[in-house]
Amino acid sequence: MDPKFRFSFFFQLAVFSFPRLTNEFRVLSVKSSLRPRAWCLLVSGIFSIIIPLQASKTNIIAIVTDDQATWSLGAYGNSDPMTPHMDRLAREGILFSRAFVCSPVCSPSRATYLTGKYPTQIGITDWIAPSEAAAGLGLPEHLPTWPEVLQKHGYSTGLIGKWHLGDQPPFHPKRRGFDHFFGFLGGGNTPMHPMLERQGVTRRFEGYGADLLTDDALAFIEEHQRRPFALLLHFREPHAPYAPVPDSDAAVFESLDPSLPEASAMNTSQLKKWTREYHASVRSVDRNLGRILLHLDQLNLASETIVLFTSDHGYMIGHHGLRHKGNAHWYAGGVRGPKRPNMFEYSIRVPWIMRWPGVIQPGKRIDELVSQVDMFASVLGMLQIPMPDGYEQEGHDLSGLVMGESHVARRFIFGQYDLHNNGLAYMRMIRTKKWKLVRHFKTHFMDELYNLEEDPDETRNLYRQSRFATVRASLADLLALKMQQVSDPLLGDVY
Ligand SMILES: [Ca+2]
Repeated sequence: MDPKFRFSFFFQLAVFSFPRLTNEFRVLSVKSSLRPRAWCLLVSGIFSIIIPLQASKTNIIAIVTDDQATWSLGAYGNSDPMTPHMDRLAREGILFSRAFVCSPVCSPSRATYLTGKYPTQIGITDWIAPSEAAAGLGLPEHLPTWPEVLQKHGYSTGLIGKWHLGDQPPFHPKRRGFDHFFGFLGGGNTPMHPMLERQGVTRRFEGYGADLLTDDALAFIEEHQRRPFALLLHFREPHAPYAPVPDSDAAVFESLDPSLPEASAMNTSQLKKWTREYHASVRSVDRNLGRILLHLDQLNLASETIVLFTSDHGYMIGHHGLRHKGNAHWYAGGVRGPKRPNMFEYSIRVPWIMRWPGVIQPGKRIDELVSQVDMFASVLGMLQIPMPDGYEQEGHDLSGLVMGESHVARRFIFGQYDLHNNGLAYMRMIRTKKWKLVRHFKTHFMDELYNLEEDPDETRNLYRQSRFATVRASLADLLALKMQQVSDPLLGDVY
């Protein structure tokens, strides 16, 4: 089929089938007559008459870690980590087994998470470098964040921890939907004795960063316990450098001989050291998550508080012979090599766990594809808060899926990544349950196609094999369609 005709055919088919969503989603129905959401709607409807500004009394605590891969949690099947509280959250709530970010580095992923827009729509396509921040790059003021929407509906909102979405005054968290901010505006910080901003003044604080942030989170929860609150707690852990951490977090891994990915020519003892330190850093977050959960129990807030746990993207220590994320480096013979821009599963797949007592069935596991572009619509959906008038976000409300109701399931994940810090790459991705296509624009011979059912570790690139030409072409059509939908600047690129 002629490529232009094929694109036109698929585009028209999609438009006629689903006027708004194209074939990105499919409807799945649930027959149960007693649906928790129905009760929620009834109860919140009554309350909304009594207390107009507080459509729901449900609080939300959304925790985002930095660079945390799914292989660093016991709940995702690795026995090396020590994550009893993350695992507890999964036992008492939902674990999403196929949760993805839209971009495999910090700022574009976080911007998508907060706005429900894709990176090129936001104008943030790589982590924001200090020179870019100084030049005025940040989360555009015309895009609402979901905490800002909650704030307008009577929520007390707080951001504690990392921002990395602009450090000029218009982008400050307190002007982007947060009543309270304690943290840092840039991308990095030291694990111990960090520089943190409190009440507009940035200074060095004595102590371990994750502990300091959690101290503030506990105080915020206590202070706002009598009204709905939304607390976003953004840890810097387990971002590099992984160490130092408090002795108690490191000691439990001193004798661990960690399991490693298959990676030839890598320095095994170095990999093991990094992996032990990474697990220790994750453990420091887990310990603090335990403090939050205990605090909710002590204040009798657990039953009316959604606790969401996720990360801004995944991470590799030796996987594929690489270290770090979408902008990973090769490591061979203990030497750091050139970058390998990637959208491997290890970089784009994240932990996503959510607890909501009385609404979410405990111990539930969801294998459907979910994307962090869905977070904006999903938080509003769960809290029964309407979408801001005229705001066209790209995500899908997952509240039906979360509550076990009829819902619209996502058929693919769309990703974008334009690496431009210390390298150059223009990557676009379509990932279905079975296939992943990664197109590298403005270059030749870099494109990738993986069969994730037969090759989950993405070791065999099938892109140039003629027997996969048909599937490659249909995925390329889907990618072109999605790029068209979001007015992707790379659309029409001849390469
Ligand atoms: Ca990150």
